[in-house]
Amino acid sequence: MHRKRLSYLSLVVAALMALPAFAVTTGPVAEPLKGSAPQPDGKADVADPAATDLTGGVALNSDFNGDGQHDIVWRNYATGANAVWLLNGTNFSSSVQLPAVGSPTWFIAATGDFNADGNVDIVWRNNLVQPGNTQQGLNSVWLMDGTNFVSSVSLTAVSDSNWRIRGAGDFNGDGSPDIVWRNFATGANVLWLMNGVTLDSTVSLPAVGLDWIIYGSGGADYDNNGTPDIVWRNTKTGANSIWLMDGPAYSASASLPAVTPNVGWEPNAFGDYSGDGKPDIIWRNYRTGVNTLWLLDGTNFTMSLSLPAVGDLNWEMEGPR
Ligand SMILES: [Ca+2]
Ligand SMILES: [Ca+2]
Ligand SMILES: [Ca+2]
Ligand SMILES: [Ca+2]
Repeated sequence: MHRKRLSYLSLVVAALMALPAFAVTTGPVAEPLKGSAPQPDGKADVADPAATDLTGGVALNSDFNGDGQHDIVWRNYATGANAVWLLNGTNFSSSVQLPAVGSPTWFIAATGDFNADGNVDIVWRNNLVQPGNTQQGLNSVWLMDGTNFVSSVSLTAVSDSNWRIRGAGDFNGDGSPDIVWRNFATGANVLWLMNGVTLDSTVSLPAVGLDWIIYGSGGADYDNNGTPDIVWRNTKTGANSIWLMDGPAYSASASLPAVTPNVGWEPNAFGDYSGDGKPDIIWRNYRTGVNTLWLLDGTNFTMSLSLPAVGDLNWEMEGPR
């Protein structure tokens, strides 16, 4: 799966680094609460993502309420509402609303503690090319205090909308989450090594064909080597894979069970929900609203558990990733 395209990758990275870091003072503005937070609707979990092909150190980067338990970030792209599900291990506990962001041009792109205050922050990217969108290309971090918005800090802008932020994790171990980028036009992949909210340097990763999508990292360290890893899904074949990273460099890939393609399943949240020190993966089905937690033992699938369904498909599960 790792088709290296080094011939143009360096050009792509050079182009990315050369993009104007124009002074940015605007980000997604925190608005009053809007709509209602996603509530469990009791829909039966009738369609776990089935494991169809078995051949095929965890950072708590999403604990918004500081109880040591990973939570889940949601955004409703129809209403602009945002919310966090507080979990108790693998069980839904309660839903807390975050400030709304009315413009659907802003996407929640990653989670992590970017100012090292112990609170999980939220990375936004404005990625939608459409007439009148003067914020296209901007990137921003919401600094949080628990589930309370504190302030918005701009990151370096990237105007090419083919570049998408797909997750964050501290790959070089300096305490700052780094940002995972994938180019959906060229297949190039890049890490931004961050110093807090400041871009320090970029590292190119191997390019990968466009059937594969990075769904997240989230600081989840599947092989327990101290470096977060990167989860991929092939949208054509249903294959799933983890890039095991060695610092900010690709080391090896490990297969996860495949999940039937084209029936709605996406892996959307990455964290240790079972509390065994090993990261798990939450899947959301964007046709049925069902949410399912895969418990993993390293890179081996152990079992799946139902989470409450959210029938309103406008609610997208955005992290931790
Ligand atoms: Ca929590
Ligand atoms: Ca923080
Ligand atoms: Ca780092
Ligand atoms: Ca690892």
